[in-house]
Amino acid sequence: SRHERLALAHLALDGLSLGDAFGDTFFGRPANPDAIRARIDARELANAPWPYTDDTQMALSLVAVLRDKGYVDQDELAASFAAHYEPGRKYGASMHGLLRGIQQGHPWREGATSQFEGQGSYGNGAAMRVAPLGAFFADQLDTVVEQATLSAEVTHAHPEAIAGAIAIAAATALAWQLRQDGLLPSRTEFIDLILPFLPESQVRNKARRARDISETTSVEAVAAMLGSGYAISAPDTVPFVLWCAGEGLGNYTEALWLTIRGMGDMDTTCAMVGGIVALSCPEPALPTTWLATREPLPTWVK
Ligand code: R7I
Repeated sequence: SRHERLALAHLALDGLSLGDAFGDTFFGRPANPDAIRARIDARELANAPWPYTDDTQMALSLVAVLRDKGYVDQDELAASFAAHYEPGRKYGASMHGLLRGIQQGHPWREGATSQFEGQGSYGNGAAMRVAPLGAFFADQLDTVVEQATLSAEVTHAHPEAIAGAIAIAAATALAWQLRQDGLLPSRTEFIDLILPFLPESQVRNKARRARDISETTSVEAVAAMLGSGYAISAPDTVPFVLWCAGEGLGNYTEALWLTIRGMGDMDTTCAMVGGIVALSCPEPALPTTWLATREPLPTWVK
């Protein structure tokens, strides 16, 4: 039912926003990477509150549109992104102009297709917000692919960004399906299930590499091989995320502690992993103490 679908979308939203907020607390605190690594080794959590960023802000709009329409109405989604644009949420560089343009009445499709001199953005921003959509349509993977594509196009017209969004949405849906079946696959098996849904792309080629990395490889080495989002692009972020999610299925906090070791675009890698893995965990999926530390979500998504 619509009610059950929405509950799953909210579980993914909580997993995503908590990962986002958790990851963001490591940025620049302290300033040098070795000191950040020491904090991670000691599992030192930041004091409350943990503010969420654009990853969550845009995911809120996606959930609101799915709640109201039951599918991705692109005009509604664009309008919601623009209505809830908060410049201080650390958006990707090209999003400010795009969202301000929509606010001023410019058509979203023109804005999205003209980003980066007409290439469209291949930033990781379409993938970062999409886990709740994968959860909402979790029992229908063909619909996940179609709706993830529609959700990406509103801001990210480049095929790599779309492939990244499909990958994260499909991973979320599969995480839920596998848990329903009582299965906890290996990372290799998990990524192997995602690959058939991905269009030919760098994202898919690197996801295949992520599937095949040998068992003994450290997360730091995997981050160096695949990229952990320093470029803020879909191909530099999504394959690493699939590896982390596959390794962390069934245990939310361990999945995030693993992901954060990759450094890179930490709020966004943790948002994506958190959204996927939340759907794979036995209830309660998320640590209540961490949830109480995250900045509360606004009431307009309820
Ligand atoms: O993808 P996007 O929404 O950014 C999301 C990321 C997340 O980490 C957020 O937390 C936030 O920090 O940013 O925003 P975009 O500006 O569309 O894309 C992000 C970046 O990808 C851009 O700033 C560019 O560096 C890069 N990029 C491109 N570079 C060259 N040519 C994306 N598309 C292109 C391109 O076509």
